Amino acid sequence: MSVLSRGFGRGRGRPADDRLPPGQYDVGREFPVLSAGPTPHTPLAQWDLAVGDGTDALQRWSWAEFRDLPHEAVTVDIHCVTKWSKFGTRWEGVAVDRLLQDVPTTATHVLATSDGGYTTNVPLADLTGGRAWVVDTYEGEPLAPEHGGPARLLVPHLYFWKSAKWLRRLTLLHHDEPGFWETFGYHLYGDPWREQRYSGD
Ligand SMILES: Nc1nc2c(c(=O)[nH]1)N[C@H]1C(S)=C(S)[C@@H](COP(=O)(O)O)O[C@H]1N2
Ligand SMILES: [Mo]
Repeated sequence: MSVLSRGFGRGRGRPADDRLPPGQYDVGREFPVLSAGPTPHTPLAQWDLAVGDGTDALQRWSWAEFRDLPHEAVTVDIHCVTKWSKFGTRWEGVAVDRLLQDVPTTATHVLATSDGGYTTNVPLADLTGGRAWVVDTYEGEPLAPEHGGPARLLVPHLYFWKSAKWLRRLTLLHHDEPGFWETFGYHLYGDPWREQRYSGD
């Protein structure tokens, strides 16, 4: 596995106040676990990651194939809608750009689907352009199951519920479609800087 580092503008040098979206607090060294259901434990031999349209899988990677894809190291701030933010989290993973590289598409949205059935929707443009990854490493260690291991989506510029844990599929759509929390009234887009917590915000 090769790892390439990316630099980020909203980085360690900025004052904490500038890095905290409205209504959020700095959780410090803690890393809360927020899961709507039990933690799945899919054996790696049965794990795969698919990119598909509504019906077909257009691309599919086994665990070994996924680990062989070029990985990037990213350091980002994350923001949970329950108001904690965590600064400077360090991850390694595959850019979604890379996963979509051989999948020409006119899709506008993506529905991320997890082991256990969790879903969340994101505009395709928010997953591309070096803004989202499928990560398998946190702070230099394999991603812990409670935090989404073996692999989770990381979309740090949106509220953290968009970063689907235990990711198994990215479905390309030509329309927006609410996922799990969005169906319960959370915002369809979820920009922490515009405090888009609930539909109507
Ligand atoms: N599959 C799945 N992904 C999920 C969730 C979940 O319940 N299931 N919770 C979301 C929410 S609300 C948040 S804040 C983050 C929490 O990630 P963490 O437990 O690693 O802090 O994961 C998101 N991704
Ligand atoms: Mo959350």
